Amino acid sequence: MSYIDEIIQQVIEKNPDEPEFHQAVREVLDSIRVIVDANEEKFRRDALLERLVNPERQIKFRVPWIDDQGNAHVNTGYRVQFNSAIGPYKGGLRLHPSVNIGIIKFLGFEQIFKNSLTGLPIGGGKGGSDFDPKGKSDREIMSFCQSFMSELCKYIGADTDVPAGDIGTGAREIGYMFGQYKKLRGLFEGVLTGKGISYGGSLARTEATGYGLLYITDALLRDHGMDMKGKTVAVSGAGNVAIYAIEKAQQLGAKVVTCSDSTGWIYDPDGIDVALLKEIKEVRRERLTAYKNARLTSEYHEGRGVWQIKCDIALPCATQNELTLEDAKQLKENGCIAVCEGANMPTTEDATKFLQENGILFIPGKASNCGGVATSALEMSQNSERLSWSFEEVDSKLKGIMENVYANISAAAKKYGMEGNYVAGANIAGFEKVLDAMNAQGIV
Ligand code: NDP
Ligand code: 2IT
Repeated sequence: MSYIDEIIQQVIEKNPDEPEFHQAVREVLDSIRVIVDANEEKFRRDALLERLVNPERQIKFRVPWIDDQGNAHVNTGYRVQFNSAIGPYKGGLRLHPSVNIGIIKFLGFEQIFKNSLTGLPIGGGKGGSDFDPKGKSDREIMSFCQSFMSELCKYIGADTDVPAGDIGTGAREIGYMFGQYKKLRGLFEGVLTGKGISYGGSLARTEATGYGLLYITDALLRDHGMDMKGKTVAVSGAGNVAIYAIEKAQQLGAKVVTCSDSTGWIYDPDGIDVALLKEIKEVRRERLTAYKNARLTSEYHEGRGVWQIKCDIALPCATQNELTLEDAKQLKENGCIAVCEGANMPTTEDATKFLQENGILFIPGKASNCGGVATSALEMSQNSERLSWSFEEVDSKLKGIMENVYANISAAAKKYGMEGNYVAGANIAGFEKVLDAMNAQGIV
């Protein structure tokens, strides 16, 4: 059996009940066969792949907090410090009831290669909790965030591990966590990114993941003789990534006709009203039924269904495995040209294969959503030099980074005879830099 297949099997055996982690590892290792098979002896002798798929450190802790009625609750907190070969661990914190160690490991593993692709000095990590922020008061959110950080603060720091937002963790949560870190550690430092502008945050970080997704989608289309102008776009999700993807798509002249949350989805044939969506989701924290009630020409449907709508471009921006084989077939039938992932691993393995085999341009999340973490790294730079850059400066750096990522994944795919396969290109280009750094640093 090849070294790669041995490791895939080992990951499945040693990490049972972690299907998302298996999926993420399988996808990366499959892509790097061309590199590993050519030099298998050396890779085996150095246990390079064992070191790649086993996190450097996993932290799991109890998070007790008190609700508004005075009742105590206990959630589980996680931080997986996966790989520090190219920089301090960097990656978000997910707060969602579905969180478990397998989900955090899949996200942390993806983060290694994503962060490498940005070209910036950041290693891979991820964390979170099975806490459900939905329906909680501000005081309950603060109680949870303070308790979570009371433990996490022992393991992170501006030069060691720098968490940020992800599903369920936005500016409010980052603020409460930053306050608690500062109180306990006595340090005002860039230990978190996605901070508020008044206390060290970067302009354009809020917009960065969604804007970055559109910058790379635009680069992809231009490379194939097209652009965003006049395109019809389907977006899933209605959170941070989705909102700013919709905003930038519209700025580039496209019409976005859908968005969704975990209970239902909107079809708005006139184009999503992004100011209304922001007001409902960012300010009032309401469900999408409020959008339908405020905009009578739109339709609201319970459940999932955005991929049924005819579109040129599909941007999944909600969560993992939300775009299935059936959805991919529907997109193909409707004449979709490109799928670019805003979320982490939103397309199932069989759907990805189908899209690629049927000539639909496809960019995987680790390349297409890396604008968020790239801008987090720019926030770290600003914190280090104790300066703040203008929105335009950050945004233009972000655009340059995304165009570079596209050029690099495209060139890597071509170099190994897989032109147009951006999954292989992203995994190979991300891996090469990490490999080089791991080799240089010895067996650690
Ligand atoms: P948010 O919490 O802001 O929004 C998440 C959105 O997805 C919400 O509309 C939410 O609906 C929906 N959603 C979440 N879980 C599910 C689920 N299980 N089923 C259906 N819908 C769901 O998160 P973000 O926008 O920050 O994150 C979205 C995706 O992008 C995630 O995969 C994240 O890992 C990824 N990402 C985020 C980055 C960032 O900078 N924030 C950077 C790179 C990737 P509801 O509100 O009803 O739960
Ligand atoms: O998945 C991701 O890249 C993020 N949630 C952002 C991580 C970060 O450190 O900004």
